[in-house]
Amino acid sequence: MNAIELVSLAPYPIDGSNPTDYDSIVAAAQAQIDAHGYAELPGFITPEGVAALVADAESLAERAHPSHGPGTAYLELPSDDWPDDHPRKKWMDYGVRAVGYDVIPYSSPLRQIYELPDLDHFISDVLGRGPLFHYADPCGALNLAVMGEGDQLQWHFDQTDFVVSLAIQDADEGGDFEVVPLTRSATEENYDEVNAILNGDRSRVTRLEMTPGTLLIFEGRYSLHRVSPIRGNTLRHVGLLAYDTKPETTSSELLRAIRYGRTEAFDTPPTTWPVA
Ligand SMILES: O=C(O)CCC(=O)C(=O)O
Ligand SMILES: [Fe+2]
Repeated sequence: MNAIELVSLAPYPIDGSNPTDYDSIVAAAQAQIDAHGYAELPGFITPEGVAALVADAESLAERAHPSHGPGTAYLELPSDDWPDDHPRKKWMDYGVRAVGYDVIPYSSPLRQIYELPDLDHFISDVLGRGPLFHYADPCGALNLAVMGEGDQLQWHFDQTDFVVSLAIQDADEGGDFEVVPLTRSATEENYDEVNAILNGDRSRVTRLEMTPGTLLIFEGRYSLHRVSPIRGNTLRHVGLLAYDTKPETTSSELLRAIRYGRTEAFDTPPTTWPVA
């Protein structure tokens, strides 16, 4: 099957088949981003496409590298200059397993969707930030995030401008994507509110459904978000598609070592796993 056929083209004609509808879905997604910092596009992938992505994710899951530990909302080591009760010094538990781009086979439908030029154009049109590039990190450009019993992502701001996530499979319980829209801005850190949220204030928390097949275009740099702890035997699978406004952007070797367990990426995706 051609990857474009995995996209629900009637509601989302990203292939250019219906320019008038295309302009309206772009405008509607832009309006969501302006209001909330995210655009949620349910049913972006067809039911057959979701089934193909689930089968793919189940076979890729054994390639996932687990990482866990305490992390902060700012995804950095806090400087000693901050007082002890500062939100930059608040440690929270996380646990996630990541399948990196370099080990995702060319035949994977997730990879083929990420590599669709029509999707690049659509996301670029929605974000309206000029030319858009795939994140150039050989492991981080595309990830399958696999989360099982006890895994979670702590409240955090992303270090990239935006991440596009594709919901593939829900956990039995938990694994909810929770967000406090536009918690901070480029000019205002809003530490009081961040502190309140990290200490349990849920008054502005929104839970996004992320039904399988949903595409979420998200400005995670400004909106505090988390994935709640997973319960049960069903794995939560989400594809994370990374883009940047600058070409050749990569992550640090340290981040690669933590998240993927390797600093050197595979040149071509291995066809078997574990690699002999
Ligand atoms: O898995 C998700 O839904 C979100 C992942 C996320 O926030 C991240 O990787 O920074
Ligand atoms: Fe994030």
